[in-house]
Amino acid sequence: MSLDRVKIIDIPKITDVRGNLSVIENDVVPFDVKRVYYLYDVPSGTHRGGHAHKKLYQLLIAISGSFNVVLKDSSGNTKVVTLNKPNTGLLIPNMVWRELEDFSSGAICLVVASEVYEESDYIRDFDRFLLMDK
Ligand code: T46
Repeated sequence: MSLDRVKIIDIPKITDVRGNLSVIENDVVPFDVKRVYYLYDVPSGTHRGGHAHKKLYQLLIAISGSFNVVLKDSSGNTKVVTLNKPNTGLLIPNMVWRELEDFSSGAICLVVASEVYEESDYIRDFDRFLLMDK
């Protein structure tokens, strides 16, 4: 499916002299949130991801630091998005290949997901992804 379905989402920010606060509710993400997880202490030079999901939608946020997300569809399109702001999210729908790389020191990737964990939802082989997305 096309990468046009990938979206950058501004997460509302409540500014305050004491620091900022951002909230993710169901008007920010177009799905009911079933799971939240986060990647942290990622060693320099490491890649994460390298898969697509059959059903899962997710919102990725760089809560701290920065990293790049490489997105691919089955038509050969590629897009690279840098996430580096805690109030910017990247909405990745189902059937989009993603790889996460170039994590800065101390980067934290928060993931808000539409489904509980199910290994059967993963497509971890790129050739299989290309075939399944026809
Ligand atoms: C994604 C990127 C951004 C669980 O047991 N429960 C969970 O909820 C998750 C997410 C993972 N796991 C297990 C499965 C593996 O044995 O944790 C291990 C590492 O998972 P994985 O290799 O899929 O990690 P990443 O960083 O490559 O991918 C994760 C998410 O799995 C994925 O949905 O899009 O973060």
